[in-house]
Amino acid sequence: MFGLMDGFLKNDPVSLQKDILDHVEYTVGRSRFSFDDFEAYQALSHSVRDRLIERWHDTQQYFKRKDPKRLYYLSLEFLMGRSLSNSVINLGIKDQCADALNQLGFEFEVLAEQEGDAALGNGGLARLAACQMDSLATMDFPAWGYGLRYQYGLFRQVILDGFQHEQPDYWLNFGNPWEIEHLRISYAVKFYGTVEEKQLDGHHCKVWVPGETVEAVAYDNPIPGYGTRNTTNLRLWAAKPNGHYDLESFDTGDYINAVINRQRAETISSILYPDDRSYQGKELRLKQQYFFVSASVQDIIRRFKDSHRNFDQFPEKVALQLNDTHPSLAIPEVMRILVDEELVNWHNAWDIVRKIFSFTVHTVVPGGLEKIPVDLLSSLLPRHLQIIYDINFSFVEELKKRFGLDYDRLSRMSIVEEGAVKSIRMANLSLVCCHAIDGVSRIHSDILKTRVFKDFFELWPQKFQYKTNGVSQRRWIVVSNPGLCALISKWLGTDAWIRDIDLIMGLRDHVEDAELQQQWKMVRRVNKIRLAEYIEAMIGVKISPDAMFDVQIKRIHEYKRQLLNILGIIHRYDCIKNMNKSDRRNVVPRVCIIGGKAAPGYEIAKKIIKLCHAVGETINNDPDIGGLLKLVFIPDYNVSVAELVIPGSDLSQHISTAGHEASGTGNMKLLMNGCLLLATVDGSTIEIIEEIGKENMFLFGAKAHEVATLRAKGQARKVPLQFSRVVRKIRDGYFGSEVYFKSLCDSLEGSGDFYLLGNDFASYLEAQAEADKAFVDQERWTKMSILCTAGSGRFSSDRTVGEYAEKTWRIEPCRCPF
Ligand code: 26Q
Repeated sequence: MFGLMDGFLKNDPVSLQKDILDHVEYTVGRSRFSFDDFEAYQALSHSVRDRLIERWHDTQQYFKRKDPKRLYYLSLEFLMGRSLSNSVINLGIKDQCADALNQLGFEFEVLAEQEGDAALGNGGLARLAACQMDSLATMDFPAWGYGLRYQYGLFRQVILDGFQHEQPDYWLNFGNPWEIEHLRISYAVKFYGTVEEKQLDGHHCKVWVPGETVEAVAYDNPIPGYGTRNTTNLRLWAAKPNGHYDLESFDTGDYINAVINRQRAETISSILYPDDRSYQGKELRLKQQYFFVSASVQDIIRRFKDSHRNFDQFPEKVALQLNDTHPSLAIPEVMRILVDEELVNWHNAWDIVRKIFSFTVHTVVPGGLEKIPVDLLSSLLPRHLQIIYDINFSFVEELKKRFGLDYDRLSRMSIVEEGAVKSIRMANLSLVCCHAIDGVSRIHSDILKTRVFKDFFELWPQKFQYKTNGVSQRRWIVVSNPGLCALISKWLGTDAWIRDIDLIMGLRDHVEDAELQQQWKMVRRVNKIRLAEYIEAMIGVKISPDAMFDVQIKRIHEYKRQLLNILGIIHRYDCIKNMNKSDRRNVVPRVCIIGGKAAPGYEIAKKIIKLCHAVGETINNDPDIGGLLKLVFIPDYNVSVAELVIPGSDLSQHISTAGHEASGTGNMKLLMNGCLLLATVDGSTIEIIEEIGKENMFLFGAKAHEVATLRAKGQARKVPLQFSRVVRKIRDGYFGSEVYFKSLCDSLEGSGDFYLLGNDFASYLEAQAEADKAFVDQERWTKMSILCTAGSGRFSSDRTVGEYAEKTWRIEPCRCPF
């Protein structure tokens, strides 16, 4: 008998095989007797999708019946990467799929490679959102994500002659089996126009008469939990022309242009902004933010009204999480809908808003905080500007009561920034309206409290918290490192750590076991060989798996100091060249791997990429160096490349100037995979040190509290001779392009060197020497590697999400019965 809750689709290989063949024929439109790898991938994905949809429906129905408090996670960016492997693993049907495919003459791993990345985000913030979605589903939380369905994801990085070029990522070209289009779920989103005052049902009302209306259409992306039937949702909005045509605009006689103009609506969701630095006051970006926020808020309110008669219970049923300030227009949007459309009085609406919103900050630099020019806002969203002014008025009154007429303080804290360009400070708006403000690591939170948001901390200390970031062990071990996954389960005697990460520390009990050490090394070696093959195929450089694989993979930023890494490599190269034959025998062979994208307008970051190639070219082609040193740049670093690089890394670098990396999450992924860390005492690394001990990592550099003093010293800072020598080599054109690199060199010397590379250089080299020494003793290295994985439990996004659920969102698990 089929029970409703069992779902109708069977998961044995025979049933799966039948479904795959049916999809080959009826979905892909190919003959079931002749189809290629890509078509097989499509058919398999659709078979998996069907199973996701079943669980999705069961979960949503169950949520509806139970009516728990729900969390809505608003983010302009989600870096989901690929879905196939993740889905079959979370559904628990990977082996069955592999079997089904085998009998058809296909290999699962080969098909998985057919999938492109969903790269709807820039970096850390966006991948964090993806990991948290995975944890929310796995931990049975009634939570949905909301975002934008960009037609172009993050640009593809193409390297020509060592220079980065950007190519559009039109990722939907080959279809996307992981989304479900819901043309009937759509909302009108308004822009421009004027605000009129009206009497409505005896109420005095503000009515916004828009100048333009765009339709938001829902695309649902099921998020399966692991070891649970729960499958939650990531709802992404696409912009479409609005379906209501007023005759007037079409009666002007220019039918063609009228249609073309309307079609422009689609540009709102067409492209992801590729700069993860600061806000530039672009109208399209603001439109994107409001478009997605408005559709989401309308959707949330509609769902609430489906089962509630008034808004009394709203704060008990809804929590809204803002991923940085990017979605903070949700605040005035909720106010607007409640006050103008639902006729809730201002006081009650404000009460609701202050209870439902929380936000997480992902930046350290005050300059990185978002501001919107008032002129722009008043033209695009006139009613929201009024609402923000009203909120600010009450806030400033409250401040005056508390602090008196301290005008400096008032102007610092005001939501409105006066000045050459009058602007709205989105961070201040969020600080005023949210009940919780979270940093992403402990040091980050301290910096927020004592520097960036000092005034607000004095006013509302209880609002300030932190939840150290985490990453999903499902994605970063189970999916990307199956060898290590099996080994961990074998030695723990259970795979329960996949849902309960604390168990992973049980590996510590076996660290001295020679058999585990041997197997650990073997698994890592296989991963290194796989990575070496990829590198050879991509860029034609042959590397040996016997060498130490040293990686730095992240967006290119001055504060992340990829330059320090490259300068260190030049120094190493120099040292080797100056050695005699017998000394060279003691050199630990290294392969230095750097990967990452530079924002298209970030000139210095682009020069760093070019320098990396220029140095690599010289070293890799120097026969005198042989296999002792290689430098390779992995092009187009993204989630799926990370899944390949991370399991094959021995040493990874997280070397930001202390006090600049809010958290970092790559360090956690590498740690989980048994990669040792060479790092500054910054961001979440500080908490990693506490978990695994500094004896298991290589630390160096100035501490955060020393940075200001060091900067103030300026040219009086001591810079080691080796540093000047290395910079001179670049200046002198040893790697070519000396004119092009001049500004890079200038930024390191004289009154420059804001990021203190010269200051940290000597201790950086010492840490590198320590790493070499440790690597020579392979037994010691392997033990350290095991201890890294064993100590990584705290950095699971399950822990992060659990803390948010309990302390900030106040939501409970709601587990759909099997
Ligand atoms: C803002 C306005 C307009 C256009 C783009 C943006 C924008 C987009 C993305 C600004 C910033 C970002 C991304 C920031 C980011 O990824 N920050 C990183 O967040 C990680 C997760 O918390 C941290 O681990 C990193 O330390 C932090 O750098």
